[in-house]
Amino acid sequence: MSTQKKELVLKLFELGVLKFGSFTLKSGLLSPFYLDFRRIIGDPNILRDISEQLWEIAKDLEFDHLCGVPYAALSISSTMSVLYGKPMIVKRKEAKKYGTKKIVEGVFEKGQKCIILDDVISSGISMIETLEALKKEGLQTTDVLAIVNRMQGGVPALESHGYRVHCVYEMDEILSVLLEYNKISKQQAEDTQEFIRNNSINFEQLRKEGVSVPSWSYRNIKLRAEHPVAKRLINIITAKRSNLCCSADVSTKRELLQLANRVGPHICMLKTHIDNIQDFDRELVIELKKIAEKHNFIILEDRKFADIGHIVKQQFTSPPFSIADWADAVTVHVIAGSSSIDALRSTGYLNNTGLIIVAEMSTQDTLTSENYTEQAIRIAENNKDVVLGVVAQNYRPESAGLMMFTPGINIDSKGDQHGQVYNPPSEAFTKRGVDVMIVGRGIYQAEDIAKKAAEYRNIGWDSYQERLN
Ligand code: 5BU
Repeated sequence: MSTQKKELVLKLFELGVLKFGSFTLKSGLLSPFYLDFRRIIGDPNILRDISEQLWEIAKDLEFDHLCGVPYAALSISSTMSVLYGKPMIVKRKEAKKYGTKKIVEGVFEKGQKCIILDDVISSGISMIETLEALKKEGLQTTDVLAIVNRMQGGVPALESHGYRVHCVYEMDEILSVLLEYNKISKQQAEDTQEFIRNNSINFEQLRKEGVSVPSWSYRNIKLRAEHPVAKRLINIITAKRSNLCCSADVSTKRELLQLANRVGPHICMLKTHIDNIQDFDRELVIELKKIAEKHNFIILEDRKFADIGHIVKQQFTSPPFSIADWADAVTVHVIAGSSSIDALRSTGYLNNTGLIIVAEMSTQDTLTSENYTEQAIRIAENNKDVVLGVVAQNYRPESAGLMMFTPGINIDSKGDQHGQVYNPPSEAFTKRGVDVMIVGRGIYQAEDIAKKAAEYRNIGWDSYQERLN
């Protein structure tokens, strides 16, 4: 990189354009860095330097107009226009509601060419919208220029739409300069890189296009998880190198405690259907908690609350099961809407118990349509203070502070005679972005339960590693 470019990085850092720390993005994600190019109007020299760098690229292109994307890039396109004598056009953020109702301001004719300038390219989605709007006005655009490529999927997305993209800096290059001049720590650079890797934006879009999921990491989930149980669970997963939840679907106290002891060393979570235990009593809960502590796993009661708020509150807190007293996490349907989440929150117990929303079921004739699942995931994303994640098969929440729990996992069977559908664990982690797999019969019906649990655990952990790589 030229000395001039390096110096510009340092100046941008000093001006507070390149920020490192903890920032809440528009999407609600917590990011370890933030690029605020609106600040460049605070230093005319920097504005000129940036314009010069962009002109280095633009001077070889053929175009009639410069088009800056509001707001940050407007000052840049104005500066370039004055410095290099090219007229400018502007695409409004919204069409005017009165008068001309124009969406593109300036003096131009249909068929003319323009290049488009933006400060940062991240997902590329807003840029694609801008390009579509220019096309509707009869303008031709083939080249997109930006100062920084955040390396989060936008450049390939734009290229796949047929545009050429030119960036002054890749985010990686900026990090290396700042590291070289000791402006940021190695940890900050790594956190930024990890964030970028794990947030190649618009997963749902990518998934629809058949692209496999980006590599969400446990570390990243923990960074952005809000509920204490989520953080605890990630700590357990990484300490034990296990993303296995055993579904303990047995019917007596004795069987449950025995199973918990056997699988305990290999799991991060034990899932119960406590109302299936014929001889349930309070003592069972006390013993189960002891085993959970000894082997370091959390307890998920798979109660699947599904009623109106008034009722789910009672189901959560009332004897004989008094679930709120002991479960680290509980599952809940949102068929009644987010009011059931509000009702559970109002019990005051959700500081110790996290909710897992059932977004999609594993059965072959499930009624959880794509639309239902998306809405359920939205509810999870809007309630991150009390929600750990979702139970789903194919859809991962975009917000990496939430986890994806997936049942219907078995290495020896494809399903049962009651509609259950099984998938192999490896695919669940690598292709579908699963964070925790839930295995019931695959483990507790095995001849050697502990050995089988260990086998699942190894496959789960290796597959997670594969996803990261
Ligand atoms: P299995 O024995 O691995 O099939 O048990 C699966 C468990 O996961 C069982 O307790 C179900 O209640 C639970 N489950 C499921 O199988 N599918 C779903 O969609 C949901 C939960 Br939600």
